[in-house]
Amino acid sequence: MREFDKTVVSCAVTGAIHTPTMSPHLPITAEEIAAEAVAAAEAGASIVHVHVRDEATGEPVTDLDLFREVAETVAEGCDAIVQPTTGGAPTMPPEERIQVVPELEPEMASCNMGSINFGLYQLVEKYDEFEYDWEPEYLDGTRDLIFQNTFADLETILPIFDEHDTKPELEVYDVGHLYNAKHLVDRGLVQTPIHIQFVLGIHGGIGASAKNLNHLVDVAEDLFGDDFTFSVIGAGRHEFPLGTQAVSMGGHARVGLEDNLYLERGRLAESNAELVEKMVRLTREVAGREVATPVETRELLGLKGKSSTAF
Ligand code: KMH
Ligand code: ZN
Repeated sequence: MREFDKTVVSCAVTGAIHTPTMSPHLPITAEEIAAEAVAAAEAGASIVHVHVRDEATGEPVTDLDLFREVAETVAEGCDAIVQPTTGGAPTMPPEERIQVVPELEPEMASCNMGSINFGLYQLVEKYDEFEYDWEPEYLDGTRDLIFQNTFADLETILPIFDEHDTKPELEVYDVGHLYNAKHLVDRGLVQTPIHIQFVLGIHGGIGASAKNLNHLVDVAEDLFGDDFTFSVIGAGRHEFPLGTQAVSMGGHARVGLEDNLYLERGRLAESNAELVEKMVRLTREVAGREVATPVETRELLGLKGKSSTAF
């Protein structure tokens, strides 16, 4: 039986799914990303998941100076766990995406559990025009693109996590990814207890439904017993229903403009903090659970602690 510890609310503040035209509230510069992350932490997020973007155009990039600037500014402004992406954008090669781990030696970073189609091309037709040429090109390019995370890639990057005592958050987009994770645990490439981030609703991964989330958790229990914690991302309008289901099941939830731009139907979220506030409210009012502080989250997930990071 899963212990109903406090709930970890993560906030993914900018990502690589949405583009500047889609919301004027999407943070772009390192300063904006860090400010959004600190405000999200003040609203109750104990983990802030970060990507960086070209400061002039908003295009997703892997610039380590920008990552460092974000990480340092967030660390000065709050105690939240800074979790950089190693997923970057589906267009970026894995060897480029992993570089942030040796650079920042973070407590935690995302780690994607398999190669998938990652279709964003369907978003193009929702907008009459785009602010930057790269936006429709980037989105449409995903029609013929694989988000690459092969077994060989994972064999290369997982020892880098270990070397820097960075806990991988395992991004699981489909049921098969749980079997990949089990294989990697059995080979000693991932240490238990693992922390899984279930991602539902990406075009190329498992669909966003309550039934699918139940199934993912069932399979994880079959494979890992009690040796895992889990959080859930429901893409787009599924963010709050699936987040609420997750916390009602003893799991954790991620919100943020990376995965969802709307506070409610037809109303853009004006900040990441607004999305966090709503998830905190749902956690308390629907699931009857309290939200974990960064210190409690470190304890719950067995992280090395802020003082051991390189920023
Ligand atoms: N954008 C999410 C669906 C990563 O950054 O490594 C998944 C994600 C992956 O955040
Ligand atoms: Zn991400």
